[in-house]
Amino acid sequence: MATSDIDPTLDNLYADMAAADVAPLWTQRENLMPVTPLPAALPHVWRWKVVHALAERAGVSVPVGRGGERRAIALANPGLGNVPFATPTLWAAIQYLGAHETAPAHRHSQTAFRFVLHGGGVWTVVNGDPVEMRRGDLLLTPAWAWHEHHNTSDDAMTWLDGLDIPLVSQLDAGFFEYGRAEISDRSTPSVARSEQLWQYAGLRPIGGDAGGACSPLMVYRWESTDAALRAQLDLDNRGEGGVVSRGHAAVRFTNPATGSEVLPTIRIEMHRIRAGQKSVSRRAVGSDVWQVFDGSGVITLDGLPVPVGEGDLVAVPSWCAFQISADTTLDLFRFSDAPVYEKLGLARTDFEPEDKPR
Ligand code: GTQ
Ligand code: FE2
Repeated sequence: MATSDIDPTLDNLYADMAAADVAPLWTQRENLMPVTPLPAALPHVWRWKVVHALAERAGVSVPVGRGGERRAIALANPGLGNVPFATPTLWAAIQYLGAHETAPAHRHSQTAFRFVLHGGGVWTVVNGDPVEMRRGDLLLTPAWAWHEHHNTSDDAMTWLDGLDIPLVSQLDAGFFEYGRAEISDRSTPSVARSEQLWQYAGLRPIGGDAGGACSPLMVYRWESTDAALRAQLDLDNRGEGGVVSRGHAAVRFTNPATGSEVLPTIRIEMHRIRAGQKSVSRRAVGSDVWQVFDGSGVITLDGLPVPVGEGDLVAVPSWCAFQISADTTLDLFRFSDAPVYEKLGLARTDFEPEDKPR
């Protein structure tokens, strides 16, 4: 600080403060209380081809089992130093389970979901309910639910995991418990029990347990997500609205018992943008991770355009201006920490930020 140049006694004062384990606000005010957020995380793109190839190599040389628990390869944001976090709050990983492999049961206070880009043949057993994982499906693993995965097929499967590991770590709220090492349930039903009760929109099962902070429905199938997006764009075609903006349809996965987020700390959505159309540019407090599910386009991050294709993953830090334009019909999976910011009264969104001074 400039004042220390003219008053050398301040150096002594600051040294004595440090020795007493205290610190002044005034020398660090701009970092501690910035005018707008100063995220350490960077806008970043991971190519599916690259990450998937590394997952395949791990599949050959690293066994999955007790201790390590999962063959999951996490996106490590280059702005965050040496932690394997996609953003300061969100974990995103590619999990690889080889033909006929199993991943043992455990539970933890971190909340999880899985999103399936392609492949199949794996069942995840959540609190004793086996749930088939198929292309385009979103699967939930609520905090403290027992879960194990088993691959019944002759092919390996990879999928995207999302968890609130970084948030729970920062909050010192992590708990973990091992389950039995042997798979408890090798059955392969095509419909999970939670689905039989809760899959019918607008019809609440009167005997069904609505659970707690997480949705009681453990899987959201691609057929209904796809149909919902298609129906929105059909309305949009006829100029009847019902979409986010012209040519941009989107749905948020919700808890069928409450209408709120599927997970208390993670918002999850699917977006579809028609070929040749753009989303409205925006920036928001909090961070997101996007994965291209189908198609190709260009994502613009703080003014920098990046072409993306199937499977590519993008981290969007807090207050980073974000826009998508579609070359082909573009389907994008998105998850964010927005519920945390909303509950804490910290949510803020700014539309078309490039038109305004920063
Ligand atoms: O599948 O249970 O990517 O516990 C990280 C932690 C996946 C899982 C991850 C986990 C899991
Ligand atoms: Fe887990």
